[in-house]
Amino acid sequence: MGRDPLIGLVGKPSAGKSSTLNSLTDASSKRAIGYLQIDCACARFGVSDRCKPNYGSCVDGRRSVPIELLDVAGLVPGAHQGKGLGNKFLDDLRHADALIHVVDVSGTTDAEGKVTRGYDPSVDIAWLRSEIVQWIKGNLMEKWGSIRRRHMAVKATAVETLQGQFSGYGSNARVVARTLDRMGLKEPLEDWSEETIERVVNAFTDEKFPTIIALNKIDHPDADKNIAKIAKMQDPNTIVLCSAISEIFLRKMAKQGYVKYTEGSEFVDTREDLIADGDPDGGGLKELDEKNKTRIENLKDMVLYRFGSTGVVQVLTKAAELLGLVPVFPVRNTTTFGSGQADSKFVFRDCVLVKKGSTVADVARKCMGDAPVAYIEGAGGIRVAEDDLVAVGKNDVLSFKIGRG
Ligand SMILES: Nc1nc2c(ncn2[C@@H]2O[C@H](COP(=O)(O)OP(=O)(O)OP(=O)(O)O)[C@@H](O)[C@H]2O)c(=O)[nH]1
Ligand SMILES: [Mg+2]
Repeated sequence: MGRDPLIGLVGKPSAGKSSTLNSLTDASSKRAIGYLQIDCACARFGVSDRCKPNYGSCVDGRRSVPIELLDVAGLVPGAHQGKGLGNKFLDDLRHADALIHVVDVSGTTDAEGKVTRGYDPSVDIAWLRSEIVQWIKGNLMEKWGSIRRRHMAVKATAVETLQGQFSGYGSNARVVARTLDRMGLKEPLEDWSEETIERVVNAFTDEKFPTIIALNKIDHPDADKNIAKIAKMQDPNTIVLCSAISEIFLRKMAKQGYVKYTEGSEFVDTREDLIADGDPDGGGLKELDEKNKTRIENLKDMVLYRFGSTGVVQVLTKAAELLGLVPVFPVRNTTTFGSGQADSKFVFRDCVLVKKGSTVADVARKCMGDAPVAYIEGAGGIRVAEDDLVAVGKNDVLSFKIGRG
């Protein structure tokens, strides 16, 4: 993975993709920067008081690292046949490394995103996935005859032939190799049936587009029964409950000085709360009007106290987890963790996110481009090998020493 990871938000129209993006990024464009919360290396080395990220922030070892999010055009059933915004959607999709499928769990929008009541949102999960699989499979089947003939003529490996077809989805040979390894297929590619091809495409989709399901609109009274149903059908590790509009509202009220709110937490304090806690100045907060006071009370009861938070921050955490993102901290000096600049009292100024399975050399290329790296040091000045893997707590503090080897 040379470029930075990109997480795509997908779902039918009106599911809440743009709202989720806005709640995470304070932006309203299609591409925006969200902040992934991770454990910073500064805590491990006891230097949190001097941790000052160049991008994002770090508070007591909880670091917010920028990550790019993409609001993909809404998808409807039949999209792979070019229905609705289908092809636009599918074109956007190829840039994503992981997907957040935003599902309207309130059941107040149908498969096309039109207003209704009592719709069963559990079916959205299956058809959206099927749209992606059918799109990839359709593209493959269209040309399968010539793909197969070429494969045999040039005596290619299955990985080479498939990668030739899947590169357009942002795949690489490693992804294709992992897909085929997992399946343990015995038959050579030239003998694959349509059914086998569909299985390959399914496995490839899992590998290329790991997806978490964001059950959005949990603030709605109809959400509960739908959540219960979906929870029974779906791997619990891939589900997050959230309310995008609640997060947007809380962040807005905090920005305007009406409440104290820690993003992603269950704590909201109003002026009255703080006065009751013994601060006569109420934290300098403004007085809420009746309407907003009621709205905040409802939001606490329906969302924060029941689910622990609005869930949107966890949506991102879960997606990063599924993607297996590893935060790596490039430093100039592996004993002080400084960046070697004039303001060198600060530590761990940089952090890059790489996919699990990345090597030290992958990180070097990402950080240093084509600059000649003589050798690479880990924490404490210990030399590390280029083909060592990086993981949380292992080879995740690195210093690239420029020069000839
Ligand atoms: N109750 C409730 N409504 C929400 C929530 N999130 C979004 N909505 C509402 O759902 C509607 C659609 O939200 P959008 O974010 O525009 O949906 P979208 O998925 O981007 O839709 P398209 O761009 O048309 O594909 C809006 O009226 C939102 O206010 C939520 O958490 N709770
Ligand atoms: Mg939208």
